[in-house]
Amino acid sequence: MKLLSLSVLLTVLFLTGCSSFKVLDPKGTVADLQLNLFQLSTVIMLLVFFVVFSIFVYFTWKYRETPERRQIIPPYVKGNKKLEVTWTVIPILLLVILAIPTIKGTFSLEELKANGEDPLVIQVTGHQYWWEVHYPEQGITLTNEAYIPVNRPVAFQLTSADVIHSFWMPRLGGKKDLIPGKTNTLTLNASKQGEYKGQCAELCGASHSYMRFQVHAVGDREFTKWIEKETNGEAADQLTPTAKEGKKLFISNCLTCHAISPAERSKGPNLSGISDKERIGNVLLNSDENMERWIRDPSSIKPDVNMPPFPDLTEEDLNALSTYLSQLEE
Ligand code: HEC
Ligand SMILES: [Cu+2]
Repeated sequence: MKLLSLSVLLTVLFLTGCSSFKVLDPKGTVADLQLNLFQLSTVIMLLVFFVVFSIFVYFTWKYRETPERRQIIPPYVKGNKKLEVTWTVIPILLLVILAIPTIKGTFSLEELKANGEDPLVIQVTGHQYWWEVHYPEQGITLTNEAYIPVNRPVAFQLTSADVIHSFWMPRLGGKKDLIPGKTNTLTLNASKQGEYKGQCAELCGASHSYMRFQVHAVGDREFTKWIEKETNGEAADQLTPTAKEGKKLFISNCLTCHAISPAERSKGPNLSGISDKERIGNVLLNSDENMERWIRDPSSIKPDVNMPPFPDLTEEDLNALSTYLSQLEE
């Protein structure tokens, strides 16, 4: 009994989801359609379950063994056409009922791609354990997050730099694999402004569960403003003296892997927006102290991470680096 209530509780927790990572709460055309299909197939499944199970219970009881029945030898039955046709036709009908909306829906999703204006193209590259998000037309590169305009189809072009990952944004619809050497396109839209969470859905290594993703769906005007902000040339260097020290250290230790201007792509995450991020590496809350911990030994925080530790940097160096990162222009 305890086990039963525990599993019921877990199921409820799972279906409700945590905070904004909701699975059955669609906010886009694709996700809406997927929920409808999911509901239809669940209803059909429950119907079949109840009918079959009722018949099963009824016959088990009706033909149970009794002392009188033990004497009777039942007649030999050699097939029953009517019954056999019935239990062949019913499943065929159920499958047809499922197939019609599924096929129609699949084609209507293709239309979403062609609908009116061109989709916004965003190239997403999966890495162990972070997402590179590149806007080829606008020349913007982000890490673990994307800005999209509402009500416009967005073509996520998915590929991987190492192993297979899977892009999953439950409230917008999905998921699709990121495969090295191949590009898969997933076209989605958001019908409402808001923050939507995503998660890598293909076990890809020790820090797979930290491979999270955030979509900011904003209005058209806000989106245009955001692009302008990201693409407007560099602001004047107004660094404090400590940050200037940090910049030197950054150039000699970090620049091989990290770009710092939004237009550039690099081997590791682009750090241009790092000061605004809620978490470092999707794990640690973003603060100066945590930034120093991260730089000294990232794999003690995010297992198997592809950034080396920097045991030789002094407290002062770490402080200068984190100060520099917090003053980076977006
Ligand atoms: C060999 C390449 C490499 C070098 C050198 C390197 N990093 Fe990294 N760094 C990475 C990778 C890869 C990640 C992504 C790790 C992850 O999240 O899985 C990362 C992540 C980060 C992050 C978190 C980014 C985010 O968006 O959450 C910060 C901050 C960072 N590095 C700072 C530094 C600093 C400062 C240095 C120099 C002292 C440095 N890195 C040197 C490869 C490198
Ligand atoms: Cu992954």
